[in-house]
Amino acid sequence: MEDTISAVATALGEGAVGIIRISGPRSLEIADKIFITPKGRLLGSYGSRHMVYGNIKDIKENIVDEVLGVFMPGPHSYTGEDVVEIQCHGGIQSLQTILRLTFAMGARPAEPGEFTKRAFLNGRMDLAQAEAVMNIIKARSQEALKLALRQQKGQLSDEIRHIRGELKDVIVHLEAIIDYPEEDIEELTFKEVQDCIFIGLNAVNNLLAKAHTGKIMREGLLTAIVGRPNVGKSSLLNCLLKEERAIVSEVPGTTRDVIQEQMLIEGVPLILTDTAGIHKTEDFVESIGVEKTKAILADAELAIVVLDGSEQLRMEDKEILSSIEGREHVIIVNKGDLPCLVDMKALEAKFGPQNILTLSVKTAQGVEEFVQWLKNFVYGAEGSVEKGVFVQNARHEQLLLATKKSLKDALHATEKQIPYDCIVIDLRNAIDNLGAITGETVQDEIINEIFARFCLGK
Ligand SMILES: Nc1nc2c(ncn2[C@@H]2O[C@H](COP(=O)(O)OP(=O)(O)OP(=O)(O)O)[C@@H](O)[C@H]2O)c(=O)[nH]1
Ligand SMILES: [Mg+2]
Repeated sequence: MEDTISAVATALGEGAVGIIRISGPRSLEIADKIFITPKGRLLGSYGSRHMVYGNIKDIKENIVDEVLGVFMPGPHSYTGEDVVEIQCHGGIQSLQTILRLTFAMGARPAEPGEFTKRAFLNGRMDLAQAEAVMNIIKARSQEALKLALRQQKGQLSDEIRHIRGELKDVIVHLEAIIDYPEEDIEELTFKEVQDCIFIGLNAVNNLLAKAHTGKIMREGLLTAIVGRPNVGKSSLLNCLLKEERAIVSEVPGTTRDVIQEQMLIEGVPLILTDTAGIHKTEDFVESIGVEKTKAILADAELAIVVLDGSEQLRMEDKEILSSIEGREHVIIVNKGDLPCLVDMKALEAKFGPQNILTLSVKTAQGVEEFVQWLKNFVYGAEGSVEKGVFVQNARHEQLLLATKKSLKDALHATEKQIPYDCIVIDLRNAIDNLGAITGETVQDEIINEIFARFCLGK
């Protein structure tokens, strides 16, 4: 890693301040060629970690911008290398001119995520921590930010290392028995091996149980509000959004197109989709809406089925209810301000009382309970994101699933009392997959792929 890289670290556009970051062995040398204080001193002459006022000059010694510069020597910098940051005026011209000067003096353009990649390669952070940097930048809510910060501090990595360490111990022991059969090594019984694997499997399962929360925090929960016409779907969307987004009217078939809005409910990012009421219709435009609704429902991670509590269930309601069987759902019996004509007992018997809520959009009665239901759905037993380790990246989830499979295979092998060699192979797969999360056992291509998804200058 001999070369020195440079990029604009701040968002492009007009801003008060823009930052150019240079990292690598020639950082200071490059800075000293373009930065000069009014008294003619160079940045390097101020030592490390001093914010120094000065000017950037071009090759012809013309002043290009008035800036602040700071030198952060490795290894205690973000990348672990010598880093210089220049704070200039946050305009595109200023930033691009200074950036080009750094290139002219010997830096090369950084690739997306290359600073953080160097931090990882220099051991400043492991892979899961490096990935958390992007989660921090992309966090959509305070809760998502908290989770990302905890991952960046190494909470997930510590847990993974712990599980991995325990499994490694079992492997080492089993291998000793395999390699030195004549030695007097204390024999691990199949039962003991089983117990150790079981503990590992449990820990992996615990992490996986919370991957669902992490994914929602990262991407938002894709929900579809569905129901037959006129039950109050658009009213519910407006009520949750606290604005009159969708047209509400007493005419059935008011909503014809899909309306999608993003919102936060107590920190839960929701992608809320209001849809056209599902029913058989001769109206061409409306029938397109109904088809779209079905497609949205198929993709949704949560179906919010709205029923009109003031009327008995119709055929259409029943069809919609049967279409959500086997998928995540909540049933809202709306218009709770009117006498209830829906057979709640039959509904509860079929769908379980925990996923059925009575609500009135009109009076807002039951809305709080619905929000609570959503929070339970997202946070599960944890109740919030305040405590616990949450898996936030799809990559980590996939690796944990692979680990789970290997551990299950290993467990199976112990049950059948298959020779230790085979168990060791499964356990090795498990620890390799765990190691790929923290980056200890991961191929270069995957590392490149991960950092390529980062933003430029990070
Ligand atoms: N009494 C009462 N009326 C409600 C309630 N919620 C909605 N409504 C009324 O029900 C009618 C239909 O509401 P919408 O929100 O347009 O219903 P929708 O399900 O979106 O209907 P489509 O778009 O036609 O599929 C409107 O007249 C609303 O004012 C409620 O909680 N109580
Ligand atoms: Mg509507």
